Amino acid sequence: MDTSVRTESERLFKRAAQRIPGGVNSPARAFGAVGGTPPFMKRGDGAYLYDVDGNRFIDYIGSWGPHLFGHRHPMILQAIQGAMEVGTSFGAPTEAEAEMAERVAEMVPSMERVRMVNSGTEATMSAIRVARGFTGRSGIVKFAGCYHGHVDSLLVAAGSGALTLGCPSSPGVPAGATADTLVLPYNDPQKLREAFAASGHLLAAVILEPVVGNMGCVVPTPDFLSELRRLCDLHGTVLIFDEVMTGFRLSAGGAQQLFGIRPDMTTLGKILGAGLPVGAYGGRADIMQHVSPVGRVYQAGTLSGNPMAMAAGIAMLDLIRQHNPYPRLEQLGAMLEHGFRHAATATNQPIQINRVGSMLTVFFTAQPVHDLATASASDTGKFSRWFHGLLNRGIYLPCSQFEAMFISAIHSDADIAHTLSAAQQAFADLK
Ligand code: KE4
Repeated sequence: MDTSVRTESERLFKRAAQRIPGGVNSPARAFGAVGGTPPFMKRGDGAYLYDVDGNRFIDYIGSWGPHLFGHRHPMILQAIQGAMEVGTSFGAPTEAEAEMAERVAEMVPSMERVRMVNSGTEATMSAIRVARGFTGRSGIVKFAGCYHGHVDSLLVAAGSGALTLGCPSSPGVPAGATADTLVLPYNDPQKLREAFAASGHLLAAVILEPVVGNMGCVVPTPDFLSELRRLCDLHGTVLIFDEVMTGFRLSAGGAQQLFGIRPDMTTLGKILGAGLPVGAYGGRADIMQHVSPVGRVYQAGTLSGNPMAMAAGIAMLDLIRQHNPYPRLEQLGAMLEHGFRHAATATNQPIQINRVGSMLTVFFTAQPVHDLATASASDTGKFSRWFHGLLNRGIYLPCSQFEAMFISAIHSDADIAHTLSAAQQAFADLK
């Protein structure tokens, strides 16, 4: 399938850039890391995206994670349409918000109390503020290469677009906003111990991606997570799992269920909104009771818990409960991983693949990738050429070496076979 002709997208990209910075409403979509013009999409359906030039792509972005069951799942559309029938937003409490909070608490038991917001960024920003209010401390620890949204205090050595664009910290973030942020290497228990020994009494929170997607997929070592839990308990520091990407992706209870580690707070987004703007944060009741109006830590939002978004999210959680997609997601992920390895070997391309279930990254490097330094050793030029080789063959991967691919439960064996055939040709073209 030749999808290299994208003249309408080129025209629209020029038009959009007249009024929108970079022609996009999020830099992650701008193709800054891989070059070229991003296809402008007209519609999605199941595992596929259709662009304005009439090309069809097998989609491995899924709107950067939300589409666990593919685009336009009928149950989700039906739920949104039903909510729309009675209004779009009231600015008053609704039953759906209570229902959503109960579902989340049931699926993620560490979230004894839950507050809905409108994005992952709002969720992490709010969780940090609550942890600071609860502990009376200011210090926070994050890990190099982890991205938690564009929160001032966390936009330091960030991943995703911030890393992709080669500006790990952003202009416009005042020194004061990051003065209390300590950045450590991921998967380094010794550095953790040293940091806590020196400053544990000052640390309000540690926030991390429990499986990283934003430096490409990086998997935590068991002792890294267990040491983190032990040190936070020892020093009274709030452990925040940022599960915006991994929540409902890696299991019904997220990474925390997979690894058996109970964080004090969790942030959610993406899948929880089924493609509508939703974020959530929550955790231990004794921490969350500090959130306004019960407590004094202020956090608010005009459209938080929006009825249409709640209806979409509840339908998504229903789908998860009714269909348990995780065995199929694991099967598809394994097929893709083994096929990529075979194709790379057949064409003498040294790669590494990190994968957890339906979340994976192909790194163009010969060395294992376990943190930002080893991820950054990847040949991004080679990744870009491979990316375009796939894009021109109807396969739509995340447009950066430092992102994760997402497979939906709707992808077929034939989609995987087609992807692997295109991947082998694209590997061969790298000669
Ligand atoms: P949002 O504000 O984009 O909804 O969520 C921020 C966020 C927080 N935490 C994690 C672990 C995340 O992955 C994200 C957002 N992920 C990126 C993709 N790597 C979103 C893509 C984009 O920025 O357009």
